[in-house]
Amino acid sequence: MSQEADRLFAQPLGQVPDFVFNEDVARVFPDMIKRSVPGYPTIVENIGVLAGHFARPDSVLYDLGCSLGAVTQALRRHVKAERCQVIAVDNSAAMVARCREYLQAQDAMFQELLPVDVVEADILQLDYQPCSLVAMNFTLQFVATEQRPELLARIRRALLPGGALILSEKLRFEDAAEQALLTDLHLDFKRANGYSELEIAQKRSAIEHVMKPDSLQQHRERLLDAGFSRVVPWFQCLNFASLIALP
Ligand code: GEK
Repeated sequence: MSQEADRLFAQPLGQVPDFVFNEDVARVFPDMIKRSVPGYPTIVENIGVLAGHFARPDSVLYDLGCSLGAVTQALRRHVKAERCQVIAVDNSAAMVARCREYLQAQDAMFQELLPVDVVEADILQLDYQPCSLVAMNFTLQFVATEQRPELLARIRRALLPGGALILSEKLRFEDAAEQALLTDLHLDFKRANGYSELEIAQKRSAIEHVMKPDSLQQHRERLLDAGFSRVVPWFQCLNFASLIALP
């Protein structure tokens, strides 16, 4: 599958439109997310490993906001529990179409992978089945803030005993100096990955109305309010973190 370089914000755009997960983004997405999210390949692969611990036989594993299905592929590499099924969900038609192609390519290369259903849907509208693993890898931050508590409560109600929610997010920091330092270091990460000052500035204005990060404390409190019993951070690189939330 093509690995096109992300040049979406390389030319001056005048008025920068709000970021949308359209065909242009889907085409360059693997390159974009690797060069923008510190630790992304490590997080994705290890969600598969963590899922291997939490997955229960005869249950559903959800990949919510699956984009091109990187997490789904990791789940299929690592989960050995019997008769599990992955349901990968995204509301971007462009992402879903390409995700199906990537998963067909994985099916062509490996045998006996977990079955997958790729669904084009809004994760807020989904009828959640009993599940042992829910992965939301950098998706909740795109859901309207006021809709996050109810979504988490619904996921919590669907989770089976012994299962887990794995939630990865960009973090905001309550302390202004910490926020400034980690923002600067994240910009250095993007520069080191070849993004120009123009690309960084235009991407930032495209995404600022669309993606709303919370602090670790907000995540923790909201997850506990939603009925989770324990929140365990397992990964952080700069201002990007991943948490395990236990039912
Ligand atoms: C990965 N998890 O590669 N319903 C369904 N999908 C949604 C919704 C919604 N309400 N809101 C946003 N999305 C992936 C990366 S990207 C993160 C996830 C990023 C989808 C959206 O269409 C996009 O594909 C994804 O969530 C977020 O591990 O680009 O920073």
